Amino acid sequence: MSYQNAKSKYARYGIDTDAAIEKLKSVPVSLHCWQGDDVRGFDTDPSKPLTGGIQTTGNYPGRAATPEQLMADLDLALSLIPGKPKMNLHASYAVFEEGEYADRDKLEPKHFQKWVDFCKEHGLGCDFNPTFFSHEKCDPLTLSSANEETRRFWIEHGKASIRISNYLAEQLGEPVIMNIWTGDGFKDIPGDRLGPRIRYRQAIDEILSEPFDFEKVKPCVESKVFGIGVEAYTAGSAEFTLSYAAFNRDKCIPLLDNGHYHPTEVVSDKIPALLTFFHEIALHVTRGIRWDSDHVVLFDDETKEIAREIVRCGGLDGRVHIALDYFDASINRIAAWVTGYRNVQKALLFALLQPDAQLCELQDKGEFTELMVLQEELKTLPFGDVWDEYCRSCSKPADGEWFDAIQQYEKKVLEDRA
Ligand code: RNT
Ligand code: ZN
Repeated sequence: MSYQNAKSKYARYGIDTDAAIEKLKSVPVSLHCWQGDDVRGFDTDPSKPLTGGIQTTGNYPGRAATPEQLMADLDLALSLIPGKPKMNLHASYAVFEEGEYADRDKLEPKHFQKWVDFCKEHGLGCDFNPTFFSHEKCDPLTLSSANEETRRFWIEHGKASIRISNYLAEQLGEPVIMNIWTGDGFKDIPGDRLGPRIRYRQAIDEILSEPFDFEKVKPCVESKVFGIGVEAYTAGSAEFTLSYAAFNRDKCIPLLDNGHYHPTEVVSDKIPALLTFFHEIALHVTRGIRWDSDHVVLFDDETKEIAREIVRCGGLDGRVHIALDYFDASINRIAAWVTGYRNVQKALLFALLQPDAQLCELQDKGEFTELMVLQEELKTLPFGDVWDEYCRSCSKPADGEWFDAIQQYEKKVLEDRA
């Protein structure tokens, strides 16, 4: 009933709510496995600190410590999110057989077989990330290190990651976004800013010399302005990664993480700037408070604006690859996944319910007063009713219907974890 009412209110603005709902169901959005265990992975000692300039804070009980626990937590999260989720794995989440171990340069597709099975069971595609942090071979640099042996190790890790991504794409029948991010950088004023970048560039060239089909495996380069302990300089700055992607358009795309810029810069505005030149771009959606703090994504203004730019630039038809990337260890981690994922879905649905052609026409005609008035009115249309209808049509709980399941799971399962 309330949906029919909402539908006719939107129709007055020429907006088709049914079409928006149908469209969103087909848009892949990646769910990052690393929110479930505070970015620890399974291949290193969890008591060692996270490195690479990223940090989780908090010690909420119930962190997944094994592949089985992480997958069980993901089962619950996936049952509570509408849309077309895709998994997003880091190489550090390799699952070894009893007594088996392979260092990162020796990882093989078989070490991700359990994840392939998990994805098949849930009908998911999968994205992949080589893990250039939290490892003894970070000196602390990786691909940009001046030490030849260190660099070789990490190049081999990158190549292994391409082979694994290839396998995931073949097995799951969906393209794999393979993101290259390193925390390489310096705490204080460097003596040489160029050398590390030249080495980083050559190292990525070598990684991408591993054969792959760009239709199936899509390597990305992610930039970052600074990290904890690398405040003065990052090798993979915005200019570096954008230039790399621009000069290697046939095999690499730029990835923008909205926590990785100066706080007054907005990724929403960078999306159309890049789509003017790049056929495809990739995003990490996160929420930074004062710095790249990786808080859970909210249904807030900038998330909505990012979604609006994705939608109106035609990004939903394969031009913009959307992934979540945040990690909060101070709250229930499954609720963190579900809240952030549902909020990205909300933002995309909200964006699909805008009369973009009309807004564009008003701007082109210079009717800025009407443009403002209309945009303000659109904010109070009965969006919540369309959202609930979307959840129902995905056979997933509407708002107000999912948190209980997480609370019960916390009592039954998470509280028993050491
Ligand atoms: C770090 C980057 C990077 C990581 C993940 C774990 O600041 O955003 O994408 O968060 O790869
Ligand atoms: Zn990121």
